[in-house]
Amino acid sequence: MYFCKMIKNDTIIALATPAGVGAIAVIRLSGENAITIADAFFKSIRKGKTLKNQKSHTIHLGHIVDNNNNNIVLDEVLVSVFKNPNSYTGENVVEISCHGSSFIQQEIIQLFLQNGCRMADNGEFTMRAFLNGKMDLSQAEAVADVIASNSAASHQMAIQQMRGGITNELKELRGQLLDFAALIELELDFSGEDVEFADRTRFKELVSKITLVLKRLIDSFSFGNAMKNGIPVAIIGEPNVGKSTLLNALLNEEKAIVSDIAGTTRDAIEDEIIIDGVAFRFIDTAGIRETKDVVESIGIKKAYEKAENAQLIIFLVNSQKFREENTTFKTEIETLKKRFENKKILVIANKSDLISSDETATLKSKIENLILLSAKNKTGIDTLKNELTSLVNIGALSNNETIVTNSRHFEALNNALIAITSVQQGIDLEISTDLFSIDIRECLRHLGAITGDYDVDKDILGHIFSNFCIGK
Ligand SMILES: Nc1nc2c(ncn2[C@@H]2O[C@H](COP(=O)(O)OP(=O)(O)OP(=O)(O)O)[C@@H](O)[C@H]2O)c(=O)[nH]1
Ligand SMILES: [Mg+2]
Repeated sequence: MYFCKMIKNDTIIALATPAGVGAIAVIRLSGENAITIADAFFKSIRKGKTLKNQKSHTIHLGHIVDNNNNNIVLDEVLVSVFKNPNSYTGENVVEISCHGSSFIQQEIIQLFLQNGCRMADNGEFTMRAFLNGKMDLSQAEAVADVIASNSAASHQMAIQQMRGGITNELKELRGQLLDFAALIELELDFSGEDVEFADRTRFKELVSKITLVLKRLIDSFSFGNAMKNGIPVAIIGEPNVGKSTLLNALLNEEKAIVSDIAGTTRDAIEDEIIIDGVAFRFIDTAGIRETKDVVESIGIKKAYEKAENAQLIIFLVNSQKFREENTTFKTEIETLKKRFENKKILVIANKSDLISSDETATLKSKIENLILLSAKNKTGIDTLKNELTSLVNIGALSNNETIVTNSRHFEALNNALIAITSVQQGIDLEISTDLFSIDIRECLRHLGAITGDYDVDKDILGHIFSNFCIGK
């Protein structure tokens, strides 16, 4: 493979567990000489036993002894041996489980660094796994997502991708397109002779199938991305309705300043919480009103921007407002709905503690689906949370569908769609084969970039793995 040039078969080492003190720490070595290097400093409790002569996937008790320095025993350890190619990286791998003191970890790592190992770069273990064909590029990228996942939903999506979700969707279609590409190229070789090797009906079917799959995957991205980064929910409304109080109640933390002065919040304040396994990112904004204050108007402009970029909008109002004639309020909701046409808007009446039970009943009968709560007393917050989770369609997740969460994949899918659309147009217009064969190759190239089956730029590869932590 193209990347093989990039593989250095030196032996790398890194701490696989978090830095700092713990009960146990794991130090990992990978490379052709990993086992030999470990053997030089590992003394088994069984005399004469060497790691080199042990089976793959076995664990051994012994000591790490610095034989360059008066045979000092650095620690009692358990060493796991994985032999090439049956390891995470596909190379010889040794994992040393030592006691979790920072001092011991550093002493052992230093010992190996001075004796044939090199410190691993970020993500180098996973990069080697990819380069050695243990996983494709999309799966390797998912490893970082699995480690970073902080909610059940983002975890499920990452695991799905690590197990080859997007690869499985695309591999067969790409293979079939590749076959057609070959046949069409063959036709070009016989261009003077009016032959047709590629069955046009089957080809058309394949092109529309690819278009369909690409569109579905592309559509899944906005959902996937929101699930991965937290679904943005903007809290907007007039000053003093209790937006900051609501944010604090949801987060269970005094994050935003609350006061009875209208116009307290100037800048947008946000934080994330997980509700039923789904991450939501709540954004408290400046109260919307006419103002001459320059800073406040900037805040208000920002509030609209935040609402624009959010997936859900909470429009918060003061329950007492309904005592007044409510036609203005209804127009406000209508205006808001027009302004944010494609967004889900939740209308919520706060300060329910300040109105009577009769008023509450009237209010509920007047306005459909109105949620009443008291942010200050933290009543009705659970109803709001339930409403939020029910608004998020997690059907795709429970059906185990492939959801695209990676922006590199999203871009490649979009480019592949542009190319396959050109192929489709070429077929419809019955243009000559040599013209659309370029688009077929273009589509193959973009599909291949996702899994790394095609030359992925060395810089892109470096970028992907630099986002990993060292040791993975
Ligand atoms: N009685 C009652 N008071 C509340 C409730 N929620 C908020 N308040 C009070 O209303 C006032 C305004 O609350 P904030 O949370 O600062 O309102 P805001 O919408 O963020 O206001 P701005 O930042 O100025 O736009 C404070 O005095 C809160 O204590 C509630 O549910 N019941
Ligand atoms: Mg506020």
